[in-house]
Amino acid sequence: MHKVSPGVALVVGLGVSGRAIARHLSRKGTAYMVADTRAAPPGVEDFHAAHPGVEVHCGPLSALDLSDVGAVILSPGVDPRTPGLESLAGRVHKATGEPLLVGEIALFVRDCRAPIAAITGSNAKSTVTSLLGEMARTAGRNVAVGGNLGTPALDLLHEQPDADLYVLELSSFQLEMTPCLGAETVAFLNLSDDHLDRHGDLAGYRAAKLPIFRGARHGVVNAEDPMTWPESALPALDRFTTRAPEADEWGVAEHDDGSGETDWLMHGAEALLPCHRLRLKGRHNQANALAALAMGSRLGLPMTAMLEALERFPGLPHRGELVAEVDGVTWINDSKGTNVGATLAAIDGLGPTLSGKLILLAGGVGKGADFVPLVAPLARYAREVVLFGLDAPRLQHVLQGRVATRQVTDLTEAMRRAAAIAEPGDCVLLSPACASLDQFVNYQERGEVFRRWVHGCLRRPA
Ligand code: UMA
Ligand code: ADP
Repeated sequence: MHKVSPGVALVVGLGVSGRAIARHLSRKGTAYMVADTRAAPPGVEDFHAAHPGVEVHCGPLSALDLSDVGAVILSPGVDPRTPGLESLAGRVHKATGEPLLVGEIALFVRDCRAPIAAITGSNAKSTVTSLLGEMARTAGRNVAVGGNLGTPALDLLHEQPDADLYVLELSSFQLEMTPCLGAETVAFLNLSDDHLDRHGDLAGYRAAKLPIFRGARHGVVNAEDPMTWPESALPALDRFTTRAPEADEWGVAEHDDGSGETDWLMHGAEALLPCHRLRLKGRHNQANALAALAMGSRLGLPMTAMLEALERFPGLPHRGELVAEVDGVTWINDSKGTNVGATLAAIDGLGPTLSGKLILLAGGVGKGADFVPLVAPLARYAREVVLFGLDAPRLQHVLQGRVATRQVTDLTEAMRRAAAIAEPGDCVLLSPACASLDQFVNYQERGEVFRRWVHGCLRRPA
């Protein structure tokens, strides 16, 4: 067994986050070593070149003696229940009293000198994070945006040390390892099955996200989803809904400003913006806009700047992205629909708007999720569900008898099938309700394959 020298910190994981943690500790002059449970993780040579003299351990963590370790900082993808970490449970640092086992965000909090706005939820984190970032930029704030999305949080501290606001997207993996975030404002957007392979069940998944409220001065929660509500009172709380708002809720209601009655984003009785002026489409995106507005208001961003940013924001790639319309059939890339909740939002958002039917392309790694909620909306709106990837048989089992299905080997074959059966007015939607890692590097690659195929095989030159 290899003993980690007394007081030396151990960084676990040699990925994007682990490297950001290593850079941070190097800058601070903290003694540390790195471990990765893979026998030969890619990029070890690069790491040695960037951090000469830093020891790297590859293989099981149980080969390390952590009795005198200074701290253990986990990358988000590393489960704190990984064998070898048992001895750290409940142990605290003698001088600071902080837990010995933490994640990267705990280090961020220690060194962050500006207010934090943090966003979590099963879906829409990236959309709301980017939107709030745009609102702050439009308002002239020096804002840094990152976390689970884009630049790792610790790199933001060094790339934008003068930021007057940090907007962070945080995952359940990051939050469960954060003892006290202490944010100015936080949002818990929604909760549906995801990452159950790590968190066990929905209750465990929620428990991993709840630390977002620790030390928060203001919270934004989903009035329609009690699972997003905090367990104990916060100094201030705002609620958003896609129904007509009660009292001072943020919501959607019919309003007539003299040009006819239409749906508006509202704050209580105050009409803010007609929904048709949003470039983001669908009820779920109205919810996202309202959450960002509630957070931005708390941060003191002027309403005019926030609404200007909302009207401009085009949405992010791979999230309900219109790729093409060919012979009356629309092709939509929602490759980021990696869980049932996201795919449900896409089906419910698109289904009622179609003159034809939906052809859903779904499948991949289901992460232990329950696919049953998909059955009723698909029975209503789908012409066929074309299934590919690891959990295609499990999806087919759930849908059979209620929805027409076809199993194929991969996404390209699924697209060929969709093109063969689509009729004018239909929409071919890639929203797999599953992670991509069985057949793709990531969801982006899956979305690119979709986009390339539509442009290469379907779209005729203008
Ligand atoms: N590793 C181990 N042991 C393990 C698991 C992983 O040693 O048991 C090693 C791997 O061999 C690899 C490294 O850890 O070398 C990978 O670490 P990681 O899985 O934490 O991934 P990173 O590359 O560090 O990226 C992480 C987030 N990934 C995950 O949470 C799985 C990134 O979110 C995030 O952008 C990045 O840190 C910066 O903060 C991605 C993600 O998929 C986008 N997030 C999930 C999601 O959005 O649903 C939560
Ligand atoms: P995250 O970062 O939480 O994964 P994204 O903004 O990347 O969130 O969106 C992920 C998926 O969730 C996309 O498929 C998107 O269409 C869908 N989505 C967006 N807003 C919502 C919402 N309010 N509820 C459910 N799904 C949503």
